[in-house]
Amino acid sequence: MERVILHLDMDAFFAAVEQRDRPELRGKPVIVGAPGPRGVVSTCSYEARAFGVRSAMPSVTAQRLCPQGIWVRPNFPAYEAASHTIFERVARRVPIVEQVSIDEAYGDMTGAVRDLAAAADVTRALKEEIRAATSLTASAGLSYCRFLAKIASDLRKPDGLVVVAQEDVATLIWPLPARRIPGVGPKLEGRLLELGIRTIGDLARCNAQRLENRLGASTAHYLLERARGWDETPIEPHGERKQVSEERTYLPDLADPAEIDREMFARCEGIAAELRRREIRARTVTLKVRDARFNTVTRSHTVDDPVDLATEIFEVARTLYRERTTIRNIRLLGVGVKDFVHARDVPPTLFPDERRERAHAAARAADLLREKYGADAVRPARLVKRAPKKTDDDP
Ligand code: TTP
Ligand code: MG
Repeated sequence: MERVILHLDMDAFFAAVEQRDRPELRGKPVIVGAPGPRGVVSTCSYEARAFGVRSAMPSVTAQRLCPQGIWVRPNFPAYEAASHTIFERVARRVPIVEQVSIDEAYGDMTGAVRDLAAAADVTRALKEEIRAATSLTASAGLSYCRFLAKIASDLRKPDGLVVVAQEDVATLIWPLPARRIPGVGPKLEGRLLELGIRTIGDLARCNAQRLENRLGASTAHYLLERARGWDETPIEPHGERKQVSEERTYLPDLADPAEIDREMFARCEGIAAELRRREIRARTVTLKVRDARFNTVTRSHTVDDPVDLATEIFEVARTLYRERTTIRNIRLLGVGVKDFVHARDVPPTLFPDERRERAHAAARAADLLREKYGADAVRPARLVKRAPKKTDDDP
């Protein structure tokens, strides 16, 4: 069943609250933040944006671009009060809400509405309620997946409502620059430009193998999935995440057993790091595989001693794959864990194994390095891959 996902983001939020509370600021270029050499812009009104002022810009730059800007110190209690009212209204109309910042949330309306058109009616009413309750405007995006809803909400700011159905991806999304895909920063954008890829459409049409050779398999797959309008990331209210999982889609299918192991281990690594960060361990490991004909198999296994090491999760996932599935050409590979226990609730006697303790200490140390120096700082030997073979179409 196709999902119905909402993304809602308030317009010029802090500045809009200021203009609401101080009518003399309406219609003026309002900049929230502290002027002067050490200040940065928190946000600004749309009138100030016309001068090129942006969030996170050094205040001196903003002062140069917009000398007539009216500077306002942030008043967080007012923003928090507005935020509370807004998301309380959202929660009344949307069954699953994941608030991601003070002015932004995702909602999952699947099952509550018939389709995107019906969701648009609900969202229009919701925007009206927010305006009535707070005198503030929101922009909303509706789509069948998370990242498209996010892009959609940004397309007609302020006070916008944009629906992106599957058939709209080519017309509404493909013309946008690739940096609109979450995770594409200036560095990755630069590397894409070197490959002649400027728009999301360029990405969708590019040669997958060539992209993979240049950016590595996981980045390439991530970008291709998004460019083709595919994102299965769930909407999850905070504190209620009942499982941690990672999955990837492969084009062409994964068939080489060593490659499958490597990919599976990489997923386990990500999951294990997240468990350790949250100081939880999991009792159940789940494996999901899909072939090119969309046959999907999910298998799980519950272990006696809760796990939070990649090697432990991998051991279970690989056994599930080898012994309990028959799919050998993999289009989608996912690993997940659930049934959490707090690490501190795990009786130490369950782990008399000194080797495990040492492995755990090493993993924690690696986590810290990664937090400090980035995801690529530490790579287990198993993941180190020989340079990819050149393909014919590679210049
Ligand atoms: P955003 O939603 O990113 O920005 P916005 O609501 O001001 O404008 P837009 O219409 O484009 O959505 O952020 C929400 C609030 O968070 C913003 O009003 C101020 C604050 N904020 C900062 O303090 N610093 C920042 O760098 C950013 C991006 C936001
Ligand atoms: Mg906003």
